[in-house]
Amino acid sequence: MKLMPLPQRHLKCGRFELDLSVPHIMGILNVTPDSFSDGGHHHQVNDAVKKALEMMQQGATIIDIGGESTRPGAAEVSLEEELCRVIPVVKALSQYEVILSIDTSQPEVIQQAVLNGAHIWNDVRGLTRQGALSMAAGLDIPVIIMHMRGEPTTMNHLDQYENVTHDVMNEIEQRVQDALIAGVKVDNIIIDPGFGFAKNAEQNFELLNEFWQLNKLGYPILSALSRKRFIGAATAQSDPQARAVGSVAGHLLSIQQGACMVRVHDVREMADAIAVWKMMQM
Ligand code: 8Y7
Repeated sequence: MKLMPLPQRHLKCGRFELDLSVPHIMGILNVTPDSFSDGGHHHQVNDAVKKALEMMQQGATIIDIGGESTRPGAAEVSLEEELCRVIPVVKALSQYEVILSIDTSQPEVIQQAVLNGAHIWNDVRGLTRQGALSMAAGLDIPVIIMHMRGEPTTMNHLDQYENVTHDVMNEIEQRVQDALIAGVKVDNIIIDPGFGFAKNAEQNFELLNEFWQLNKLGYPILSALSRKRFIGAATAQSDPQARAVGSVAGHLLSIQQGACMVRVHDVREMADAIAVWKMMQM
């Protein structure tokens, strides 16, 4: 396996500068109604803020706020509903020293989120929704361009690849080119191979094994495999919560190959692994 140095550069995120020469933890904050207590909207916002503060204390430098479930087969969420879930949490967290990323594909959601203090657009659909490219260019914020095929509802049938790593890289490059042509700045682009999206377990592991190849595209790379099904398949853990150790292992292997960001549920565990990894870099 190749050991890749991380990019020697900074990512501008509003008033923050993220040093990409060290790995960063993005903590996952789901703000779907099933994620928190059903004690009413106010309590849900409070719970979300509490969870985010806990992840920051454990070592997350970025919080990824998501109001739409992208699980295979999940129902679509209306714009109003997504705004209603995400914006109050963004407002509350914008008071803290933390970078806020928004997991959404809707241009109107990221626009409102940025107006309320968000910094990064995490789009699992790679800026393919109507108006997404021009919104990304206009907002001038970092965007995570993830590889997927189809929609979360249809993607499981779209896993025919000639060579998964090459095909994923080519398709990411096309999305990136579209973004650049639309006026997204080269320094605002982060790429992500999209583990689990239109890929079967074997393909996900092939992609993890060849993760270093993504460096050839020349953009900072996010790795996101936290608690995913292929990690469960390898570890024989059907309960997602029991996949923390397997996820840490996968993320660390991608950091070793050049990922400068990992999107995780289990922040403390990941932070410990990175602390050990950092001691090997001296
Ligand atoms: C990813 C993601 C999800 C991913 C990026 C899950 C929102 C499914 N997966 N964003 N989001 N990359 N950038 O299991 O792989 O967390 S949702």
